[in-house]
Amino acid sequence: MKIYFAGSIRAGRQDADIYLQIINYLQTKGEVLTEHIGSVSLKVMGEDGTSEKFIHDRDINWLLESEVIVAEVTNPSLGVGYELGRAFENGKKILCLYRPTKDKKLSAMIRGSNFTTYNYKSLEEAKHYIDKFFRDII
Ligand code: 6IA
Repeated sequence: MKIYFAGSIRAGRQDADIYLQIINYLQTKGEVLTEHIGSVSLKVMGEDGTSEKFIHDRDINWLLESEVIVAEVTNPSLGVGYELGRAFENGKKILCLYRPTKDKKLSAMIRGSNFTTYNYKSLEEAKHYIDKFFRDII
């Protein structure tokens, strides 16, 4: 099963290590086409030497090829929001994972959508919800 993982790049790389751990776990469920999102060497300015159009078109092709989209949505990202909208319009199965904090709230456009969204506090909890999501869609 092809899985597209989405996480913040230009909106900030502070959760890159969490993305990496989620991607590592998703790789036990299928082929993750976007494993570079978890790379700690991928900086806020993104991939060197690659044009913006190339990145957009490549990522959208991967998204359309994928059966499942998993997005870590704690750090709000325009790119991730755009990818989720495209995924939804194309009938993809979508899982959003969010770590709640006291002074921030997840966008109503995500929380109020038909995406499956789970709050989590630890990697173990995220893994539990990933297991549940994959059980439910099979
Ligand atoms: O708005 P953001 O940059 O936070 O958007 C992040 C999301 O868009 C991720 O889920 C990626 O799938 C996708 N994305 C955005 N930028 C890139 C990128 N390099 N490389 C791969 N995927 C990306 C950034 C641009 C570079 C030319 C400097």
